[in-house]
Amino acid sequence: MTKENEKAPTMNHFFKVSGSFWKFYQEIAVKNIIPYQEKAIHDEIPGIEKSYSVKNFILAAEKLKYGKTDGTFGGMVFQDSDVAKWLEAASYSLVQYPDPALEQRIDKLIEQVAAAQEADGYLDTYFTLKYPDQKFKNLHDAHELYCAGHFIEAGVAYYEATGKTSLLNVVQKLADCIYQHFIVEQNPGYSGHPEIELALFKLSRATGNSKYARLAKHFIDVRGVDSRFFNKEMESRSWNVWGAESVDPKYAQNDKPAKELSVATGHAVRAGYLYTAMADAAKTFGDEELAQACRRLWQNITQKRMYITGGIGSTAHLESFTADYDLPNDTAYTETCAAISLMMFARQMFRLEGDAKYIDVMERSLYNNVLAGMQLDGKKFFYVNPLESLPNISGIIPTHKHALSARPGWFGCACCPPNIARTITDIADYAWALQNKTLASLLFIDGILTLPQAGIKITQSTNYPFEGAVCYSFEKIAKTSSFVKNAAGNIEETEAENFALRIPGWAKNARISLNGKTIFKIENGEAKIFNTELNAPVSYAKGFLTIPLQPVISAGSGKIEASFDLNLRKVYCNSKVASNSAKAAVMAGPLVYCAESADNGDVLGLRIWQKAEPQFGAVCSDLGNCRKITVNGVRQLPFAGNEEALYSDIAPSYQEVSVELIPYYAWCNRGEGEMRVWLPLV
Ligand code: FUB
Ligand code: ZN
Repeated sequence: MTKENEKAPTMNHFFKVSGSFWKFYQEIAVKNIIPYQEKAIHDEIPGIEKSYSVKNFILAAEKLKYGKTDGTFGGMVFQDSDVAKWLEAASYSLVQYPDPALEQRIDKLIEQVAAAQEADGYLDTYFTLKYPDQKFKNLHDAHELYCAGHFIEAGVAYYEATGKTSLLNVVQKLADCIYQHFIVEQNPGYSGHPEIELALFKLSRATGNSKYARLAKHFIDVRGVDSRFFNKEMESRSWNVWGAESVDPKYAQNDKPAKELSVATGHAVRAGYLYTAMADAAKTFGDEELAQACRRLWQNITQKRMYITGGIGSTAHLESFTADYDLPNDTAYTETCAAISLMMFARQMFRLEGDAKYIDVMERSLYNNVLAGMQLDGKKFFYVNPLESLPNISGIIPTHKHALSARPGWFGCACCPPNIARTITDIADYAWALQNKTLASLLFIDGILTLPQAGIKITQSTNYPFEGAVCYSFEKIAKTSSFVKNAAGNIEETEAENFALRIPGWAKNARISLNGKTIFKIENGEAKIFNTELNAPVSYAKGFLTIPLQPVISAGSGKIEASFDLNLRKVYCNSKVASNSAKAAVMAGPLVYCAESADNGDVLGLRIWQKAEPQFGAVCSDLGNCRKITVNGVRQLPFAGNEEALYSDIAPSYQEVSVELIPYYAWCNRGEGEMRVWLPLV
């Protein structure tokens, strides 16, 4: 069992981000996003929609203590999750940037949350304040288990960050209350919005109590056994959160038992969180049927339903997946949270299968859809991340209302900004993994990894994603017996015998050297290992180059240098995707590029030459030092003699232009304008 002040460190504890790209983002998260969100949840920012989220806890606590209430509850039914997600992000930030004053404020907020917890462990201010006799009766819409999941994640994160069990105790009590209701009392049901399942796996690992993993597995196993479950639930009660329309079981992924799923359907965030938990369950319980379902779902998403930016969810209608190859650019939903859910699914699939192909997708979502969700100053956010923006249409006409052309400061439904914050502040847990005695470098991030239990320190230096060189300097350090506990995925490792370097799938040319000697090359996609004179073999499988650590550090220090050609390239799309027909997108390394008005004026008139080779251009100091790309093309000129004509039977003229592109994640940081990822070819 966990003890007060016995820390359960994660990779976030061992890896300090330094310099360049991610330091910039972590500082934005710590200096801007987290303080901004803290004010937002406390309703201290004039001029933005009120959150009410902390207020709800204060009111619920007063009601529990004094029986006092006027039934007021502010915000969405899942407003509590904003507090939970802020607590989680703030906890991770304490690991990278210790801040006693912030920690004190977190402690105060935890007290406020704890005061709103009912005697049996129940915690959800919507029901405590408004419908105390309706608990667990609207699992489809009322989000109790979703909010509980976010609190559980926060409780684990704060415990891992500080060793304090205050919030962990609250969420254990909450999980016990849920266990009592669904397992001991055998009430049927599961969450309409998955999230609790993945959180319970974390809780189980953090506390060492397997009952929480069993509860998570139970929720996965009973889901979809009766596909009319939520409709029956609705018919049996007289109230609803959002109207009384019958629900399509595909929306909440309960049309079939989880182990039979093969097509990603319904609400994209719900889907991503469910599949993450399914992959965790497959690993934790060795459930091969669930693993097979996860592989099928992964294949369906990444081969037929995912945007080039790593976004998922093609329509605003129910924030959902639609059909294979339906990937419209200007009306895409591609919610930031959905891309984060895909990152989580990818990370869990990697833990299950050890294949770098999952990390390629995780990286795609991260560097494109997820980062686009935030203004570079960390003060404004996109919820929806379209791949094409059309002023006067985007964000305005009914079909495009959701696809705003500029990031607002906050949202009434503020699920995405805190989700970005928690991802950025916990980036080390996405960047590194230690399993099967192998330390794997998954993402390339400037920083220092100190693993005392393995007796090594690694300094990773890189200007990735703008350059493809990554240097790892290894040093032998004194071994201690502490352990790594990665609540998000794997526990238990105490030793690292191998170092596994991810070779990104996009790298068609790469060279890896050990202490100056080439040990591995990829040339035009062909991999070759060189005789290294090491006393243990180097191997290349599943996208990882695995190098035994002993010879690397035997002399006290060693250096592995990777040089990945960023493979500046045009990418084409299957012609079944109507909106991308006869178009290409440009990528360099993991980054998807786009054209926007700030560099090009009119973007919709631009086409690029089929044969043009994109070239790296200037460094943009006003966009976080990203590198521009230029590609030759033409611009369609207005119709001669009648510029306003809608149609003309006289072919337009074209002007040769050099089209300027910036990374998609940086779009809309220099005012509103047209933006396009997929450019017509000429
Ligand atoms: O329902 C909770 C969250 O709000 C979802 O995950 C988002 O899609 C938004 O609808
Ligand atoms: Zn969201």
